[in-house]
Amino acid sequence: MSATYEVLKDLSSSTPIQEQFELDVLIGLSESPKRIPSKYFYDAEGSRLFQVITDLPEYYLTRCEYEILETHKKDIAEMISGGTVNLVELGPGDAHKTVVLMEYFLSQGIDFQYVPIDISETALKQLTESLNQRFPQLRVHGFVSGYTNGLKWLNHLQHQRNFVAFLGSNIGNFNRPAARVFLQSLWNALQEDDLVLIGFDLKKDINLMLLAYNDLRGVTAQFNLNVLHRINRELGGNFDVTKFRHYANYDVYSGAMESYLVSLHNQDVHIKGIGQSFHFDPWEPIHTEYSYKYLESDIHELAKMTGFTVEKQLYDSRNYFVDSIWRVKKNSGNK
Ligand code: AVI
Repeated sequence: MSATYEVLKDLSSSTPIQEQFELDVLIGLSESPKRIPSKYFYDAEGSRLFQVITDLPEYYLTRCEYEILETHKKDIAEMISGGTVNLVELGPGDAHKTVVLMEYFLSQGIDFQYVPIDISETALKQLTESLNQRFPQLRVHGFVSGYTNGLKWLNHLQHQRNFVAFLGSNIGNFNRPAARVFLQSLWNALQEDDLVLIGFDLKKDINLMLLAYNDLRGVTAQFNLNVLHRINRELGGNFDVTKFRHYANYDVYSGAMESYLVSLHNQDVHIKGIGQSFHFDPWEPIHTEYSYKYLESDIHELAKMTGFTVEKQLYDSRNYFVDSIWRVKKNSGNK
């Protein structure tokens, strides 16, 4: 079969991306405490910095999940074999880990097409091109979109069984109620017996988690601060980025690593695209990210509340991380 690869752009969104960005920054910086949603980390530079983070010795998450997929690729292949499958991936980045599965599925003659959905057009184009070079026989249909519209778009795919990968603890960037709403929308977009594979970072030694978000080379700090550079570049802001610092802490009660940018001075920042200035007191924080950590019991409860059954729990050798495989149940009365 000859390979096809394409990247489609989401044109359905009612608010253009730029306008939405302006609106979210206006709302977030007008609140107290101030906040900027973490989805704005991922412009081309933010996506590049995140790839660097995934290789850092302190950021254990990516290596754990890589080990899980390497160890259990055969079990996963057995669950999806028989018939054609859409291997859908939400937020693939460079798909370094999913490549383990794709390579194995191809070697086993499993009939599938790869459907990566990512908010960064640059990252998605690079990914589809590099996959085309590496696996010329693979069919790739990329879609540039946020998760919500990406899920709506799933309905337009050829009607085939779906295996949806949501790796890397991306679910952790939603707070608990938002994670529920998101998984319910995923359930709605899927059919009976479709499978999802979700990566959860488990609660563990607090010092390990603190280190993962406060690496010694300061790449996570650069990643966090990049959102201010992005506002300068795209919205005409005049943030002096040297006047803010990265701060990440673990909240035992909510179970989240929380990231902030803290103003080091009394300062005003003007954002031309919004036509407004924002005042920062010394030591005033901007909340930028939640990275929620899970207990085993949280995962089972979340699956049950959102209409899925937990089929398999796949762990790394240190039990730091779990890839949980869930099946869609439409008639179980769970939802
Ligand atoms: C993408 N996401 C799952 C990462 C996380 O761990 O929350 C983003 C990240 N933030 C700081 N380091 C990595």
